[in-house]
Amino acid sequence: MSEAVSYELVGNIGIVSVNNPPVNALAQVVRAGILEAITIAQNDASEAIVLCCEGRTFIAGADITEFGKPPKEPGLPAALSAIENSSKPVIAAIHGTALGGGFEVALACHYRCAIASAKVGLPEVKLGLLPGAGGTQRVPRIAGVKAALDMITSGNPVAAKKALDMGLVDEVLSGDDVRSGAIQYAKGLVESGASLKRIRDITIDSAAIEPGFFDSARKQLVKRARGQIAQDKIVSCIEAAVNLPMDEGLERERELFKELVTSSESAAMRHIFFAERLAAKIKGLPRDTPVRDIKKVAIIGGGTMGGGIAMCFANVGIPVVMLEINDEALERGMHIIRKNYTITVQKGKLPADQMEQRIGLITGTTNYEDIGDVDLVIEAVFENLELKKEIFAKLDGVCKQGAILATNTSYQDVDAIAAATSRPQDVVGMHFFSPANVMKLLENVRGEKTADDVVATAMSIGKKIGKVCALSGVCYGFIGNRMLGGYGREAQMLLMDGCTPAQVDGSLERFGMAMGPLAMSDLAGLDVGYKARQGRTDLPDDPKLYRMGTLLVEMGRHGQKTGSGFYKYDPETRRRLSDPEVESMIKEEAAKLDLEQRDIGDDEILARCFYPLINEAALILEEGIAQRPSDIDVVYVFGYAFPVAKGGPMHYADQVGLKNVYDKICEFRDLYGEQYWKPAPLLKQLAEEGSTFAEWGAKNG
Ligand code: T1G
Repeated sequence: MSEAVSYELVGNIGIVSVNNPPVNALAQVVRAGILEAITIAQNDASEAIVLCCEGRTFIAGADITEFGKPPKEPGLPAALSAIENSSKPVIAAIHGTALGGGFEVALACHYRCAIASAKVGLPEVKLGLLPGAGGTQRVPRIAGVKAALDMITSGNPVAAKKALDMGLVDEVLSGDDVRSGAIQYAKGLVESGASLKRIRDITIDSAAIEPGFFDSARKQLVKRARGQIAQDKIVSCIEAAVNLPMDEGLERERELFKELVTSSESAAMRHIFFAERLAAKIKGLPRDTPVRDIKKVAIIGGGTMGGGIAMCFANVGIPVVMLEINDEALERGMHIIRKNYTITVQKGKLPADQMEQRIGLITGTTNYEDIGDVDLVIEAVFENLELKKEIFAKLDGVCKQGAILATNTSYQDVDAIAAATSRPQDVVGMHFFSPANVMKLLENVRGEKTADDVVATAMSIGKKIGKVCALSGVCYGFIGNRMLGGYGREAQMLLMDGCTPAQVDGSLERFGMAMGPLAMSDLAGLDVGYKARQGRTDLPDDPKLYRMGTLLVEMGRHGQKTGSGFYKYDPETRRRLSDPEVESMIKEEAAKLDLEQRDIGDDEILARCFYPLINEAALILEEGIAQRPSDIDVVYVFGYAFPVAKGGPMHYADQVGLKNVYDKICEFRDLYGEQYWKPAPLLKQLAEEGSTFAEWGAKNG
């Protein structure tokens, strides 16, 4: 037996046990071990075989680190055939999360049992893949075509009880001991003379599929794909399950899987999978750095951000005290929270009783004395440095020793805020993204004096509340917002050079951005950028710079909130509509500046918007603000809706080729001036070396 799989006979039951930490991934040793164990079991005194796993979970899928490398025998299909063709019933004993190839192993078994806390799922689509070991052929046969389509194109896990109702598992065991529960269940099957139930023997009634079902499914999926290609192929696989015999369907599935596993989209999505986990690791900080116990949290400020942040903690059962300046503001804040939860309940994503339970964890006060016992305070008032310093001085006076004092600021100097206290070592930035109860990214900001255990605690509590965390150093705008400057600037510069707002946004949305930069500015409010610019002294004195944004604000067109900005907005649907008035204004303003308006294609729009962002990222890496290039990809995919199928701006830049990026930036510098287009030294260096950000990250990360 291989070191990762053991086999033993317990009475009349053979036990195949997988032990490949941390998640029992189906590495070659596991596949070989399962194959060998099942073979042995065919010739011993066992009357049934239980397949279970040690550690925290049943098999969580193929070993993603093996992708892109030469395949090693035995392949997964060989192991699954041995299971399915066993002369004795094989029972999968599921705990933790049986995912991907792991659930496909369970589906090849004759029976599946699970403890109540277990989940099953086929998340391959989240890696730009599809279930390549029979999942698309077996799930439609036992759960039905529609359920299979929803499950496999969403990639979301299914809890044990629901899986039972769907026919995905046969038994939900009482108790948490999956091994003994499965042995009892297997004995019962033997005593009852249960048959060798094989999913492949089920035929789907194709007449039951309404005409056009698959085409309309494709149309729906393509709307949300944002550059992803796996969804469409999943539909084809499920179509094959309906129309083809099992073995031909398996062949079709394998063929489409191979197309995906070699695609750039899947490479990008697998990059993000590992980047997300790497971002949680702090260079120079041992993984077991002690973290402070966070049992109670205070939020200063009950506005949109404060309310959303409060919900993040209540959602995981951590009591929150929300502090506002007066009862009216507090009432407003609590109302925002209740409204947000109500929307979630109405969407069917939260049972009503859980909503009340969570709201019950959030109390309010207007008195700082009431937050003296909390373990973490997160300040979320508006972006005024002096006000934040006043608040932190007060917190310093009332909070217990060891409490962590965090600011949600998105731009301000965390060191200046820390200096307003006598405990700068306990001050850290925790920058949430709006809406805080929805957006996945949490940008933690390490101040000059922030203690290591405070950094470790911010990362750990961030993961606990379901966030994807990345660590930033202190600079204006940290990682994400600092890089956004050039992106937004060029979106408006392109208008003066001949684009309409719809052309700029359309190019970026075809690339895969969830929303183009001009529509995004309308959503955030053009007056926000306008006010931020008033306070800045570093902007070039250039009449072309932000010309349209400034003009629109001065006309009272602040964006969605006033019904018009770069676009007009339908008052009912809030759908954006191109505005001929704005388009003629752009031409008039360009004429005033004697600017030649010309046709500009997608390639230039993408380069003009993304390359300043990539260039700024190179500076951020050189300054040590971000730990590694892949952290920057995590920030953009989880905080700015950069398409995961492109892997983030740094992965994308590597695919374009850094010499191409650098040369283009030099071209734009010669056209538009060095004040906007100054190549970062690191980008120049890597371009000249023919290297990549990934290589630089591997050396320095
Ligand atoms: N392969 C290799 N390593 C994996 C892995 C996998 N499938 N899953 C997790 N890891 C590593 C991860 O990188 C981390 O490493 C550690 O395990 C703990 O993970 C044929 C082709 C199972 C829900 O997509 O969803 O099967 O950072 O931090 O939060 O059709 O891991 O410690 O060095 O995420 O408790 C399909 C992916 C694969 C599941 C656990 N399966 N994994 O979450 O821990 S494709 C998946 C997860 C496939 C078949 C197809 C989660 C988890 P390190 P973690 P966690």
